[in-house]
Amino acid sequence: MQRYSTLSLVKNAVSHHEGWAQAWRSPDLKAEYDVVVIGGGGHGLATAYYLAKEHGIAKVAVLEAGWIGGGNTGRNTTVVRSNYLFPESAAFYDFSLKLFEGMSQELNFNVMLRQAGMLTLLHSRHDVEVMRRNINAMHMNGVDADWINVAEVAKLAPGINVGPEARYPIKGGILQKRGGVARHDGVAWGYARAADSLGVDIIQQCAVTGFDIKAGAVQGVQTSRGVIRTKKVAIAVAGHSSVLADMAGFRLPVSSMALQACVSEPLKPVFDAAVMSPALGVYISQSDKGELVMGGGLDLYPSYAQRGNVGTLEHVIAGVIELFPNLSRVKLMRQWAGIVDIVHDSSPIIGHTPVEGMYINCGFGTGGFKATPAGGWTMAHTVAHDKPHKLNEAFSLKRFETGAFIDEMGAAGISH
Ligand code: FAD
Ligand code: PYC
Repeated sequence: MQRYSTLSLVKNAVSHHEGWAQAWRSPDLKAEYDVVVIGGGGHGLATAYYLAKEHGIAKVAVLEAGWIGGGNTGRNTTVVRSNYLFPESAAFYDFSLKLFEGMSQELNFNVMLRQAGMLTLLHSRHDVEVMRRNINAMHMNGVDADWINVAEVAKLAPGINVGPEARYPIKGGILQKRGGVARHDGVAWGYARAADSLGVDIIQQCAVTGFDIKAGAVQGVQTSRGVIRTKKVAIAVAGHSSVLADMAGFRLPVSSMALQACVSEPLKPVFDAAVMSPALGVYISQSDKGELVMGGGLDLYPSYAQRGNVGTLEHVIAGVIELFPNLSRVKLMRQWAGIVDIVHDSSPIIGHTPVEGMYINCGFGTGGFKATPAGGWTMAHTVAHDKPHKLNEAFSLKRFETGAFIDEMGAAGISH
């Protein structure tokens, strides 16, 4: 791995970056791979990395229709946490947070994890009662989460209106201290560079257009750059999961919807913690650059347009100003959306599909950034062993036949 001295950093800064080595190669597509991973977002790249690192399967291609991290991975608002309700989710998301805690070291890439806390606001006596019970459940599942009072909320979220005149007065909060934010692109780039160094081929500008399936088993993948032979395919395309499933001849219980977010002009550091109000349907954090990063609920209709509508944006801004009236004159700088994969019980699908040799990772909806390492880790295990790991066995497609749902709607943070 190439390292740079201070002198070479300065030289490159004034020489338009000439002489920098590429962080990963741009190899030609081979005719055959042991595993083809579809989707160069965090989950696809992490799957490829763990296939090579943990299972010694390095003849792997990651096929990305656009550029790596250009989907939801590079569009999300970077919140990481593990404060889920059910034991299956708590185990999965806490494992993910632990992998985040070691990620910069593991990948030798600074993913800028900032564990300054994830604060969820409670606005009624009922919220408080339900959430204090949820905290007990989290403790039983080994997840850190604490009840904090209004004065502590005000300290953690400077400028917040804790007055009784608020439309939704604040009654306290739940704080997960190990929660926080991480740099989204860094996660994609870190996994990409590490997977590449283990021999994985990352092929950008390569869209999957169809599959070769014989007697119910996958034999190959058709792409905009030619056909590849393979007996194993791992799909990790988030909002485009149903499109890929349709190409393979099966249906998924997934709807694709736009989730939008926006950032303000940069301000001096104000917030350390990420703050979320499920009642108002909004959340806010501050990036290391100083921008306020804000978002809310889904645009509630199916769409593949990565824009989002103005009504939802207005709702988000109104909610943020209701919580923080002193931000009303801050300028909004950018707005965007990503297409997320919504499942009825707000829990992911990681496992087998009806096609032999084809596996899928999807259904993370509004909350899969935090799951990137565990999603990749469990997917790689499932592909390598043709059977799920204990951490993802409850998250199979079978639950839509058996009814064994894991309803994390309330823990998803923002409603979906
Ligand atoms: P993506 O990053 O979407 O990657 C899928 C890739 O597949 C894309 O790059 C796409 O180009 C590619 N692809 C699609 N079709 C094809 C094809 N036919 N051939 C080849 N490639 C294809 N989660 C959190 O945990 N915390 C948050 O704070 C958070 N905030 C969010 C805010 C917003 C505005 C959005 C949109 C999402 C947010 N999420 C959050 C959710 C999170 O971003 C996603 O769940 C997660 O990033 C999904 O990662 P992925 O790798 O599965 O998908
Ligand atoms: O899942 O924590 C989350 C989240 C925060 C903002 C969007 N999703």
